[in-house]
Amino acid sequence: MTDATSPVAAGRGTILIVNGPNLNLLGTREPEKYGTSTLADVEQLAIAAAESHGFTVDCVQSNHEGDLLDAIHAARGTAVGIVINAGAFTHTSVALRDALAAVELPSVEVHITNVHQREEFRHHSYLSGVCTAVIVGAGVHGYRLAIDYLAEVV
Ligand code: CA2
Repeated sequence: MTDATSPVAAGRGTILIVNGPNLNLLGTREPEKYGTSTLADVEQLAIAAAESHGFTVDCVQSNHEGDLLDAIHAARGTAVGIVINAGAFTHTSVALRDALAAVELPSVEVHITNVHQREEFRHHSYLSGVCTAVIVGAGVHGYRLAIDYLAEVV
């Protein structure tokens, strides 16, 4: 039960959920690797987890690096934290790293798969060094874990 003065009722702000290239294909291909949840399922999971802690969410998915940069920049002033699965840009993008560093928000890097059990080129992330926390290999539950974590630190 909440009342008008409880944190849940007051609203704790917005968490930006960023999904990068090809994650729009979740649930439609390679279920043995990425599971059967669709991107819409992941976003619903994120909304429910965030609401349980009194947050709202903004969900962004794009296959274009510039769109992801714009979303991260816009989070400054509109969001209290970021959850990001940058997909393959994780392993290539200094620009996303610089954007995450610039906005100075608590941020959690999420990967559905355990990238450390996969090809060598997936072992390095340009983002990990500027993110507050990293969650890999927990499947889509990683998004919920990331939101639970942000709820502790925001
Ligand atoms: O494990 C993750 O979450 C990844 O970020 C997924 C990326 C991959 O490049 C990273 O190394 C690890 C790939 C996303 C592709 O998503 C698909 C989902 C379903 C079907 C095909 C691709």
